[in-house]
Amino acid sequence: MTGFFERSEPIRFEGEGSRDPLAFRHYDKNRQVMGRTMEEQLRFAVCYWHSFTWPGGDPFGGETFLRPWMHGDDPLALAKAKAETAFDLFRVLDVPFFTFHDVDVAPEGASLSESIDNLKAITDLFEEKMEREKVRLLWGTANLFSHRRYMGGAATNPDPDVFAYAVGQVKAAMDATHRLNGENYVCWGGREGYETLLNTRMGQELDQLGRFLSMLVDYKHKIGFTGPILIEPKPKEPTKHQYDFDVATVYGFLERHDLTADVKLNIEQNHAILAGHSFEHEVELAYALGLFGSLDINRGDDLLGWDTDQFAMNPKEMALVFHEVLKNGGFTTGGLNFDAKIRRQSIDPDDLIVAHVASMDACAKALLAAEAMLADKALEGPLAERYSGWDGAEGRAILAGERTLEEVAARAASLDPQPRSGRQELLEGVVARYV
Ligand code: XUL
Ligand code: CO
Repeated sequence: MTGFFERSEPIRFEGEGSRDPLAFRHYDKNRQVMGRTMEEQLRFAVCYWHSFTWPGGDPFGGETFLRPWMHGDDPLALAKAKAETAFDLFRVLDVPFFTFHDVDVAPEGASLSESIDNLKAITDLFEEKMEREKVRLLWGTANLFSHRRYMGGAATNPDPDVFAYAVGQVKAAMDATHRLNGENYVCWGGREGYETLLNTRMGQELDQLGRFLSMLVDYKHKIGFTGPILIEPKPKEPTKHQYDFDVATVYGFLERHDLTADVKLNIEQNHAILAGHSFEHEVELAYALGLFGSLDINRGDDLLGWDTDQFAMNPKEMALVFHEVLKNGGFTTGGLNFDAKIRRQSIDPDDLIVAHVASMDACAKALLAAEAMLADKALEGPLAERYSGWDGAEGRAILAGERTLEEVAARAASLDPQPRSGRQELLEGVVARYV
């Protein structure tokens, strides 16, 4: 332990009566939930960028956290010190996974090859520490949006040399993820979008993005990386028009490039809201389209129209999402990545632990509510009843494509269907009883 956190022993489950902010009330990792342990159902991952790389700045002021690993002359030594603290946190939280961007973990060098060497040095260190602490990698990714070379996009840049640089970076990040047995590889479309059509060829940029992703998929097969590539939809920020707007948009893009077998989706709460959807809408649609992959768990602020990335503390919303996940058999390669940051006034080391503990507990509470709703068929029962007509012979024949428009129209002549209540308030009352 580095001594950054006062505590070194893992947080324990104490049950609902506990008032200790450094104890779990609901997250009992060995408790069985629908045939798996809670740990296996939730598959928590701590993210490196918000917890260890973000210094607490905002557009009006700089760093507030003053982390020791952010100040010094030797960038690689600082990166190693950061890794030590990161693994301290993983140990205290007793989480099974973590996630990172290349530049979160290793300093950028003076050239691409120097950056790649730095990443390799940290990958060596991670390999040792992951083995010792029994922590796994949920996913890795490349940061193709922070450096000024990417201000006009990475894969969608008007300059093919920037495209090539991004390919060099993404290859190295994929190699590192593969070496660390990452279960997925994520692509969030950073600056793949535009500010104004006055300087943008949208069709060409979309073709470039298709090529980039297809090359990455080919490479993944070449090196034997078996996990999916996950696109993370987001409608705006940093660019005004992000190409990976939402689940439906990305589906169309993947279909067009014949990539749906290899590429799935990483859905984030705050991104769903910014797209004008609910979190559960995006998750249900991803399942319906066969594209569900993983979740970035955080929350936005109803009063703010940007990505606030707050720790998720909203059991009701999450219960509806976990209901969907459990109904579909639970996570496969995916999990819950804390793409969330503490507020810039939360400057104590313990704030970082408390935030994760509280959010893990809120997730666990939501998971138990979802389990109970499923066990009681609280929502599934009324839903089955509402759609039961489609289970009949005629309904099934229509869906199977065994009826023509004329045949259905002929049958309609003898029908007089009666409207039935949607019972929304009854169902909202049901959910309120469980959460
Ligand atoms: C940005 C975002 C990213 C991705 C990984 O809004 O969510 O942090 O999760 O690049
Ligand atoms: Co995210």
